[in-house]
Amino acid sequence: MKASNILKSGFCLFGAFALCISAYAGTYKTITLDGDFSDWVGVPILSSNTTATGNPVDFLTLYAANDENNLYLRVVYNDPVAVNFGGTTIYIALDNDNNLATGFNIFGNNLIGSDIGWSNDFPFVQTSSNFNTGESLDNAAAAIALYSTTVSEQEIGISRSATYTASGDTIFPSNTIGLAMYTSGTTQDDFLGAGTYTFAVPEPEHFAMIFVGVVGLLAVARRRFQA
Ligand SMILES: [Ca+2]
Ligand SMILES: [Ca+2]
Ligand SMILES: [Ca+2]
Repeated sequence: MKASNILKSGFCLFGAFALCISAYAGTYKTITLDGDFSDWVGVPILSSNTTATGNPVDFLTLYAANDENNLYLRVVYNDPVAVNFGGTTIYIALDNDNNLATGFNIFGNNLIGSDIGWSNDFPFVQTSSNFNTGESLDNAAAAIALYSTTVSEQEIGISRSATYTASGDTIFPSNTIGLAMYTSGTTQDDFLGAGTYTFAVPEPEHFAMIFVGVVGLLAVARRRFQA
């Protein structure tokens, strides 16, 4: 192969890698669920709710990130709230096929078709006609920190290996998902989202390393062909 053709191939390869990176809009990061939010630095806001409802649970912002093992959420409240107990329940809505037509239309607001829900840490299956089908799930409980106490924000982990018990199928059949959080208040509901999230690839910086490697090989090949 001519050196110029090798170079062309190299740039095509780079184009493919660049495309690969831009197609994955999420943030690849491993988050420690410990109530310390310093590990969220650099993760962009997925969705906001700037309306202060005065509910005990009053959402402000939602962030999302992922690694190979988990989907991570960070939820920030307008005011500190005693949450996950005594009736202050937070719900997570996962639109696992990014399709409003499947799953439960939360509050009928046409913003999310939630296929899996969480009531605090407890997971349940949803369909368009059924808020909770009662079907069981495996490895799907949400890990939340700090849990069942007064907080200004919480970090949540959901295992990407969670499955429907009956079929054994993953609860994450699609790479792009819809996410929302909501609560049913005594005077008013609060809804945060929906945001669309695409899982980030593992350690995308490796693509840059591969590109550097490819460029190095091309330089060596070019020198040999010119010699
Ligand atoms: Ca943390
Ligand atoms: Ca709010
Ligand atoms: Ca859906």
